[in-house]
Amino acid sequence: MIDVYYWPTPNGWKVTIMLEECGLDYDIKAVDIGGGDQFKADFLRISPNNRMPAIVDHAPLGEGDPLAIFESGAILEYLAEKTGRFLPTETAGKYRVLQWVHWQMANLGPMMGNANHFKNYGKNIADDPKQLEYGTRRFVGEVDRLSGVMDARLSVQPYLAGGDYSIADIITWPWAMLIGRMLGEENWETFPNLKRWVDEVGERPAVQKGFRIGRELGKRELTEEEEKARRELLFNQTNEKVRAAREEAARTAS
Ligand SMILES: N[C@@H](CCC(=O)N[C@@H](CS)C(=O)NCC(=O)O)C(=O)O
Repeated sequence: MIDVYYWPTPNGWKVTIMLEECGLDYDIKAVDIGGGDQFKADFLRISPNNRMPAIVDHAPLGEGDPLAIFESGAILEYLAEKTGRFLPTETAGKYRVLQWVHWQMANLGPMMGNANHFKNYGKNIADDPKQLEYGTRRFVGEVDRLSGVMDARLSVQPYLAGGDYSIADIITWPWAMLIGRMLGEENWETFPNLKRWVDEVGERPAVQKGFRIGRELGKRELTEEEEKARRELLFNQTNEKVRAAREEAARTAS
């Protein structure tokens, strides 16, 4: 059994979609990131960067003790290796896929996250709307550029890494399907090849199922006070906060 430390967000969906694609059994452990679960001692021992998703595989590849992994890229690579699916084993094919996995982790995910922050959350935080302008332009501009990169790629290949459907597609889809929210739904027509791929991948039963997992978790209406506390928790994370949480984790471990 695999424990999945999870909240229904794009980075979480990558893992549930992969588990569904592979037909592996898993158990969801909710990490309410608006409520501070990511700073709890038990979670930090698994995911020291206080971010979900993370997994613990109780029957790991190669046997031995339960294996804990954080970072969605590493999790998908591990699950691909464990099941022998969605990642070629010969060297050229493997790195053809892994370069796109790393591309997503270092580019599309962070740029979409920051674009979303400035465009959508920022207005509730910044005192002066002008503070948001440069950040919005910079990160939405990057999302536009990266959409062009994917569109060009998908104009000559059915899947992102070329060859068959792979973990490069699984890891990229949960962010790519939200591009309309960042660039405007009307702008999908600028990226017809990307749109074709988003729609095709989105029709896969495992993708639909993984995307629905735990949807109810993020749905609770928050009071204004709760909303304010959530923003403070998510958008004001200093090294002191991380250090205090780590010290608490170490104290409760001994
Ligand atoms: N690079 C990480 C990013 C994970 C990440 O940013 N997770 C967010 C939710 S999508 C999170 O846990 N946020 C909690 C926080 O900001 O404190 C991955 O792909 O696993």
